[in-house]
Amino acid sequence: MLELLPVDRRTGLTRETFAAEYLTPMKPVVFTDLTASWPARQRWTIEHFKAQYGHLRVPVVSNNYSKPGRGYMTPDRVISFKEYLEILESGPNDLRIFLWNIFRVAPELRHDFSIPTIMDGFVDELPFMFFGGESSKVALHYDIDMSHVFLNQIHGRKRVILFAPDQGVNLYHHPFTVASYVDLNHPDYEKYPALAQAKGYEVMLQPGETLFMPSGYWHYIEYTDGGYSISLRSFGSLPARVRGLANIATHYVVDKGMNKLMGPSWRKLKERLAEKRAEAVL
Ligand SMILES: O=C(O)CCC(=O)C(=O)O
Ligand SMILES: [Fe+2]
Repeated sequence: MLELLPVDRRTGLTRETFAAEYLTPMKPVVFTDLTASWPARQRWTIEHFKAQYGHLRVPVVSNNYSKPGRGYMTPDRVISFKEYLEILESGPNDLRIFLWNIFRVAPELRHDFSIPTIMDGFVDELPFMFFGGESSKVALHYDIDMSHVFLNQIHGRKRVILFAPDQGVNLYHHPFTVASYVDLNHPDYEKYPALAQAKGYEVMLQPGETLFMPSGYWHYIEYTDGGYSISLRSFGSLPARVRGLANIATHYVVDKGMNKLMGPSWRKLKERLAEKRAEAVL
């Protein structure tokens, strides 16, 4: 049976303890206090965003983002940020803003948070915001750039399920992609027998908390409430960075191109390859 352990919650972690207990062993952790001094905690309300940035145009994604076919890996439509936030407040919906570097157009927002000092290698230029409607879902994937991700929750709660990189086979990782399509809420062990031996973690991330996802970690996310986060990225080591660049080149180009050519039958082919790999570990 799929095993999901709770993620540790820690307060007052030092660089040394973080390195010894989480970074080096590549184990996720939730910091309860990493954002304690950020003005963003108070300032980044829906009202503030609407009033100051409501006019910005943003690409929004829906469930089509992870389905094969025309909508695959492309935004649904472009709407105003104000319109998006009104949808976010209106109740359950699947609309999300994914990987938005709002700081390019609104650099003053950078004063509202700070780059953590818990480890080295943070890349200042890569802060991203993620917004999601209540009950929206982010399909199981790992981040293609192989960076360590610090996901800081600003508004709403988020349920996150995590797996170490070596669990990819048990998750039926689709080759040429960073994705898996097993349904973690309704595991189908008949179709995916190796899924029963998968071992991962689960956490309900609260506003103000920061989730550390080590490089290459799989993550599946459900927006329990409509809400948003800011992710900050660190490249711990050079090899991880090189692997990340190679991933971007092969995965993105091959997968997107083949989806265009073959559509759903490309998805089936990947599925078959994933099943072959899993059979080998059963
Ligand atoms: O929180 C989200 O909506 C997605 C987060 C994510 O996939 C990431 O930070 O890499
Ligand atoms: Fe991600």
